[in-house]
Amino acid sequence: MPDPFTPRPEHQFSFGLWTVGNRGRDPFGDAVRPVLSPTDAVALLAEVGARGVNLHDNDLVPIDASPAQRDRIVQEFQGACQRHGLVVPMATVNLFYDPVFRDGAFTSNDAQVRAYAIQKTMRAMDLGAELGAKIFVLWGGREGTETDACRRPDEAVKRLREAVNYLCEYSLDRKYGFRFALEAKPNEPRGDIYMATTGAYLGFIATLDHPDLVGVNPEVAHEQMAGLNFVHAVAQAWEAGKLFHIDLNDQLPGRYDQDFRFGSANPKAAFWLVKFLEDVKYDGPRHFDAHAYRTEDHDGVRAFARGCMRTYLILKQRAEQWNADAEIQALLQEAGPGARLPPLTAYSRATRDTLLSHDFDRAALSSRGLAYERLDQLTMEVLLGVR
Ligand code: DIG
Ligand code: MN
Ligand code: MN
Repeated sequence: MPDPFTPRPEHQFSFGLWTVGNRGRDPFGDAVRPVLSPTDAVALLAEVGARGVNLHDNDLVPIDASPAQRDRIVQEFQGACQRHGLVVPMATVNLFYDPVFRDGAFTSNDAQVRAYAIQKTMRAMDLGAELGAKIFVLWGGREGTETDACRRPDEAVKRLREAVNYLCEYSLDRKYGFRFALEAKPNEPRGDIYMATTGAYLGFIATLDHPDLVGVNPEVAHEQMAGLNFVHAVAQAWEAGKLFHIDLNDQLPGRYDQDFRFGSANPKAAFWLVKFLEDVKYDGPRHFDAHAYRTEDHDGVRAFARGCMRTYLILKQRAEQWNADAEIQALLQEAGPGARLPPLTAYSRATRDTLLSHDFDRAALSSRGLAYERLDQLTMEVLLGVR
C-alpha cells in the first residue's frame, strides 16, 4: 500500500535554499553543519519530494560576484533544477545581511542606501524572472528601529511605498509579471520592524499605485511572535484576494523567531491552517520557511524537510476526516446561523424598518448552548487519531 503521506508535485511543496542550507549558526554559536551548495540543496529537495526551490539573490549569487561569475552560477543552478525536476516558484532579495543595510534598506535615512536597495532588488527580480519565478517576496527584516528618535514612522511608510511603487513599475516595464508578496514580522533583527503584522501590510497595500500587483506572504512564526492567531490573518488575506504566498513553519509563543518544522510546536493551530487552505482550495505554493534544529546533520535536515511535508499531508487527511464526520457536521448545523431576519446586506427603508421594529428575545438568544466543548473535543479526537 503506497504511503498516503508521500509528497507529490501537485502538493506544491517548496523550500528556500536558506532553509535546508541553514548551517545551524545562531547568535550564541557558530555553524555546525557544512555548507550545502545550491546544487546539492536542489538534489536534497528532489530526494525528499519537494516540488519547488526558492531563493534570495545572494543565496545563489555572492553579492560581489562578477557578471560572468553570476551567469555561470545561474546556469549551473538551472541545470540542477532541470535535472532534478524542480521549479522556482518564488524569488526574493536579501536586504538584511550586508552591513550597508544596518539602518534599513528601503526605509534607511541614507538616500543612497535606499537607492542601492532598489537597484539590488531590481537585479534580484531579473534573476527571479530568469529562473521562472512568478512571485517576488519582500521581507523588510531591517526596516525598523531600536529608537524612534531616528525617523518619524510615517516617513518610513512613505519611503516603503516609494520603493514598492517603483518596483511594481519595473516589473511592468520588464513584463516580468511578478506578484509581490509582502512579509510581515514584529521584530528581530530590528528592535521593532515596521509593518509588524500581515494586517498592517493589508492596510499598506491599499495605498499603493498598483495594489493589484501586491499581496502578502504571511509566516506562521511571525504572526505568532506577535501573539496573533495565524489562521485569522491568513483568512483575512485570502478573503481580500491577497494571499499570494505563505511561509509555513512553527513557533512557541513569546520566543525569538524559531522557524521550527511545520506543525512541530502547535499541531492544532497547524490543523486549522491546513484545513482552511484546503477548504478554500488555495492553489499557491506551500513554502516551508523553516530549518532543522542546530543539533542536526544533513540526515537530520532531510528528516526535517520530510517532516514538514508529511505533517502537512497528515493534517490534510485529518481535515478531510473532520469535514466528513457526521457528528461534527450535525453540531455545526445546530450551532449554525439560526432563525434569520431578512437579509440585511442590502440596505433599504424596508429592511431598516423591519430591523428597527423587531423585538429581540435576548434571554432566549443567550440561553442556547452551542456545544463548542463537544465540537472541540471531537476535533481533538480526530487529531489524536481516536475517531
Ligand atoms: C524570513 O522569514 C524571510 C526571509 O527568509 C525571506 O526574505 C522570506 C522568504 O519567505 N522570509
Ligand atoms: Mn521566520
Ligand atoms: Mn519567512
